[in-house]
Amino acid sequence: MTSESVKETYALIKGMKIRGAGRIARAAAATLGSLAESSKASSARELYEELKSAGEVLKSARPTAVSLPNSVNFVISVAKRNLEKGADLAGMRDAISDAANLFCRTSENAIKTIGSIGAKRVVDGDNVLTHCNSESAISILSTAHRQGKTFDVIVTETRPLMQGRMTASILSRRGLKVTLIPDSAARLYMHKVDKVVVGADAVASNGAVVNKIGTSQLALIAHESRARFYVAAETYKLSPTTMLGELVEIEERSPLEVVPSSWLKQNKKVKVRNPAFDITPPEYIDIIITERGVYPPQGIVLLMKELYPEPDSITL
Ligand code: RI2
Repeated sequence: MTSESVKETYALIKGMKIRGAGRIARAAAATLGSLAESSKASSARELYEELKSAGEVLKSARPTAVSLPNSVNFVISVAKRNLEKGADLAGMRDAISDAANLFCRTSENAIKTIGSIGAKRVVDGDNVLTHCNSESAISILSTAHRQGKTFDVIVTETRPLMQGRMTASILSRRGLKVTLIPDSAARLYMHKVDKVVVGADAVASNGAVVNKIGTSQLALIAHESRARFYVAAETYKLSPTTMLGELVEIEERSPLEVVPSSWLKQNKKVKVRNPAFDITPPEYIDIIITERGVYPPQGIVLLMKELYPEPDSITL
């Protein structure tokens, strides 16, 4: 039986009350950690089985951001190792809770480190464009600002859910100079943009980046305008299964995020589509900034191989 807290986190992630690839990964890990602490399981094995099914539920909340299965798999792999070593119930509870805390701390530190590494790329007088709402991209811009650099930020609205407004408010409250533009105005503004900085929901082994819908159009026009295109991605955004040739599934969300139901009723013959993400090919990306350093997209596979030395043992 799925616990109430797992159901609740599932609903919050699915409904995008908790959103952003890093945040959903931490929410899932934290939920597994508290499940271990509060579970009524009567043996270590029972707790492990409970954790595994909770993990499956959480992973199914959203299909694209690989940070979600990566965080769940991290916690479950620690539990599995402890079970195999013969841990008792109390030992399992502690190990799972520690793994969940470790994931959350590592994630928060990674975002800070990416901020410091990425801020080196921002210089006085820059015009930097960002899309959607990425903690890592925000970390880079905020760090550069704290370092006293003066630059302007352009934020795209990011239809249909307008997460760009969140980014614009956050950066503006922190004292950065921000201009919010409709997504459709990006090409008009791109001629004065020096750098584009975006986050990632998943990075494939060939260096392609899956991120909020509209990212690939921005990369294309940045390429046309010779603006640099930077992706900020913690290493848990790397998708290990892409090393085995698997594709990243693109989430399609409700048409009601695009048009109201009254409009749909009046226009029954119109098909409304709402893909949440798109894929930017590596040719349009200059660098991927991770907490482990900066990689050209074509080189990201080396980091992936280091993090996942036995791709064949990856669960598909
Ligand atoms: P951080 C978000 O997805 C956006 O696509 C954003 O660029 C990406 O996750 C990474 O965000 P959504 O959950 O992990 O808004 O950098 O659909 O915060």
